[in-house]
Formats: sequence, C-alpha cells, structure tokens
Amino acid sequence: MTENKDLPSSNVLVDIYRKMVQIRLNDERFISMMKAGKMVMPYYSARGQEAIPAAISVQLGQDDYLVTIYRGIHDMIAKGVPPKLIWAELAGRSTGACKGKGGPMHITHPKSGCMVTTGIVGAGMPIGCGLALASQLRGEKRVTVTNFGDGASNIGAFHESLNLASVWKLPVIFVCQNNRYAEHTAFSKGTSIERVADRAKSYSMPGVTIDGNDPLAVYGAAKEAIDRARTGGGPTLIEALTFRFNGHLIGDMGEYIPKAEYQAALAADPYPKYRQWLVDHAHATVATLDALENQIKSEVDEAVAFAFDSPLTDPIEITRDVFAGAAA
Ligand SMILES: Cc1ncc(C[n+]2csc(CCOP(=O)(O)OP(=O)(O)O)c2C)c(N)n1
Ligand SMILES: [Mg+2]
Repeated sequence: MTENKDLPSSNVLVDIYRKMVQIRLNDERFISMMKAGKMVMPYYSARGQEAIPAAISVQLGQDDYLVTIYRGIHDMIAKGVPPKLIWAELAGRSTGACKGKGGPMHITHPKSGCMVTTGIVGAGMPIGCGLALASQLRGEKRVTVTNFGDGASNIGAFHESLNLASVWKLPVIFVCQNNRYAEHTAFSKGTSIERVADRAKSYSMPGVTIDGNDPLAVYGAAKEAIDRARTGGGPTLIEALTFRFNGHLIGDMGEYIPKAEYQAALAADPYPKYRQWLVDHAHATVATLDALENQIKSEVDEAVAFAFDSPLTDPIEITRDVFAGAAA
C-alpha cells in the first residue's frame, strides 16, 4: 500500500472499502444468477479492478461526469448509480436505469453523473471531451472521468481525444484500466509501447502509471488529476495496472492466460490486502468491516428483489426515447 501525503481520513478510507465491497458482492451475485439460469446477458466482470473506481469516486461529486465502457458496472456503482436500478436494467425491467432498454452494456444515469456507457471500444473518450467542453463553456467546476481499457489506447479516438483535450485544456481525466488483455490478446502483443501513460507526452499532458490494485496509489494520482482539472490545469492520463479475474466475459475460460500469470494476478487481489491494511493501521476494526459487509449483502438482496418484483419492460417501449417523434 502506498502511503503518501494525500492519505485521506479514516472515514474516506473506509468509504473506499465500502465501494469495493459493493462492487464485489454485486458482481458475485450477477455471476451466480447467470450460472443459475436466472439472467441471460453478456456480462463483462470487472472483479479485480474495483480499487480503481472506488478510490477515484470518493473524490467526485454527483455533478461530476462519468463515461465508461461495457466493463463498467464497477465504475457506475462507485459513482453512485443505485444498484437496484442496475439490477433492474440487467433483468430487462421497466424500473431499470434505462427502463430495461440499455441492458448491461449501455447504462446511463445522469442523476449520478453516469452519462455514457459504450460498447464501441474507444468511443467514450471523444464524448468525455464533449462533456468536459460543455462544463468549461458554462464555467462549471465539474470534472469528467472517462474510463477505458488498454486495448482502447490503440484506437484513433484515444489519440484524437488526448490531443483535443490538451489543446483546449479540458477538465477531463483519462483513466486507462490496464487489465493486460484486450479480449484474448495480451497487452504486449497489441501495443507498441510498454506504458500507455508514456503516450501522454505526445500530447503535452501529465501521464502517470500506478498500481491500480492499490487504493492509496489510485487515490493520490486521482487527487492530483482532479485538482488539476478543477482549477483549469487541463487533462491528465492515468494508467492503472490491474487484472480482470473473470476473463473477457462470463464463459471465457481464460485458456490463453498463462497459469502462473493468472495465479500471481489473483494473489494481488486488491480486496483482502486493503481490508488487512485498514485493520492493521487502525482505520477500522474487523467487527466494523464485517458489519459493513453484512449490510451490503442485505442491500444486494434488496436490489435483486426489487428487480425481479418489477414488471418486464413492455415491448412498446422499444422505440420510445429512442427516435425523435416516436409514439409517446
Ligand atoms: C471499435 C471496436 N473494435 C472492436 C470491438 C470488439 N471488442 C470488444 S471488447 C474488445 C477488447 C477491448 O479491450 P480493452 O480496451 O483492453 O478493454 P477491456 O475489455 O480489457 O476492459 C474488443 C476488441 C469493439 N467492441 N469495438
Ligand atoms: Mg484490457
């Protein structure tokens, strides 16, 4: 764990943990519901990556914008999208965040600042620039955090977005969640450079590579980037090194990942390490963390019940809110 001058209060440190547990427990339940045949969907688990959004989002307000990708439910939960709305969305219910029409890959919830989730690799970054430009033009203090994967850093839109954000000094933070694989292609086989963060130099912006499994390292890097964006200093590229424990999507057995690499990655699970650190450094007791986990388990139960007690989305909704002038 990287302790630095930016170490926040115990309350904030426990809040980061709370978000990590929320992400993990919801993720585990999605997977168990899929395995039980109760939900059918393409699900891109971010188990293993939870420290990144947890340590960033504790520093964001509801008004700050989030752009994320298909592997982004961890980002949404951390940003404050109510899990019951996510559950209902995944279950295709009319009470879902997008009335059951977005599914797992296209959730938006503007009330929590979750503006866009895209399944098109790299497509979120130009939209993040647009949101940041809007805030800048309106003289608002909000920042935009736009998340993407290591594979997306090889897409043209990544380079165009970094360039534009730098030229216009946009209040945007580019967060590359480098989980070492793009679908089944290892990072080194598809990327010309060792560190994605080094690409920031080409666009005259600060770029930093951090251990994305270390909530304190993420907190420190995000703090600097958020402060910079809020005070007119422009964009930052953060590359957070991590791993996705459950393959590209549920059903991927991960045969292409060397066993030793997989075992080492599992051993670096951010969650037990951080829990132990909180206890060892007297930020929380085991009893407090146990109680917190039990409370979140109940919240997940409530979210599941809410989703499955809600009506399925009426097929008439298919064109509503989609095409201008469609039947009301
Ligand atoms: C423009 C585009 N090209 C290809 C795909 C197919 N595709 C879906 S996910 C993915 C891998 C992206 O990897 P990365 O950016 O590292 O994100 P991760 O899934 O690892 O979080 C690809 C190639 C796509 N959805 N969009
Ligand atoms: Mg990846």
